Amino acid sequence: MIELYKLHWSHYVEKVRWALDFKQLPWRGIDIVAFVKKEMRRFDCAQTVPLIHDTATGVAISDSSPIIRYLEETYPEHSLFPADPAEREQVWQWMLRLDSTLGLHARRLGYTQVIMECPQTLAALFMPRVWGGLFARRGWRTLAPPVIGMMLTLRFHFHRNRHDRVYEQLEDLLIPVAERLEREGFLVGRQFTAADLTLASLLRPLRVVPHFSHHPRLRSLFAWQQRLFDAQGRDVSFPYEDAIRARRERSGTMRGRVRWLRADRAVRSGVGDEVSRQAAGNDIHPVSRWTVLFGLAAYLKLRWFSGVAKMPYAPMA
Ligand SMILES: N[C@@H](CCC(=O)N[C@@H](CS)C(=O)NCC(=O)O)C(=O)O
Repeated sequence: MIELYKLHWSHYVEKVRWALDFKQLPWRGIDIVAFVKKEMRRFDCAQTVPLIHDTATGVAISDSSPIIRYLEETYPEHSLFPADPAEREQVWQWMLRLDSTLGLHARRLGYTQVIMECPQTLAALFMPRVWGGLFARRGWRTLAPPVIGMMLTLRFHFHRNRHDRVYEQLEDLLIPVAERLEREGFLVGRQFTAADLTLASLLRPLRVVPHFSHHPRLRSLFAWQQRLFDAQGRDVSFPYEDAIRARRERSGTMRGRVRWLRADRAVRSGVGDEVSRQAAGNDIHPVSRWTVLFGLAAYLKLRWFSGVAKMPYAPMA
């Protein structure tokens, strides 16, 4: 039995959940409390989710790509890697590259979208069980979003999205990937691998970010993702997706026009010119009580003056 420590809406967690299902391994999920994580402290590995504990071997391991590699080596049936060693290495490099770029940037922009459009959802995501679910109840729900939003902003630097060129970096990554998939169908070789699974999972938060979900040059990429979801039964919607959709249907608008991006910006094609990686990078910043005041200002700026303007709501094609 594999125990999977998780935040159920995390796209890195979905990546491992999908791999476990694909490999038909028995597993059970254990939800953690995000800001405390005491459920995982007994394990001597990085304290991020996903984290798995294999009760058959005693191994505990975090970081989604090493987890999938461990599962592949320990349980080779229903393989997610090609037989050819050169292609295996290509799959591994894609996984690390996507973890270190798409996964981090999509997380930043997904949470940014939630903060801009329906910050109340943050309480239901992060504090459903804290103090008997108090912060998910009416009234208290209004107190929770600025507090959680401020912590998240400091942890992941949403207020620096423009400065860090997050939208531009994602366009530069995804447009060539979309073109490649239109030609080849898969990231590596002629079969579905852990690289495709990583791409489709980590793309998930961008389904609520109109700049990407409605991007004319990315339509084929989201259609490719949807086909995989349909074929492999992964299309259970995440709670933040439902909340944002409901909000947009009510208001008839969505925050989607990134004011500082020029429509005719030249895309820098980066496919295939990446250096080889040994491990995935992360962008989690420590939050101390001294930075909290700054966090409130950053949260309010993001909420009201993000530079992402309203536009009429249109569902994703
Ligand atoms: N590279 C890691 C990233 C995992 C990660 O950053 N997980 C986040 C949730 S999406 C986390 O555990 N955050 C805990 C925290 O911020 O303390 C992976 O692929 O698993």
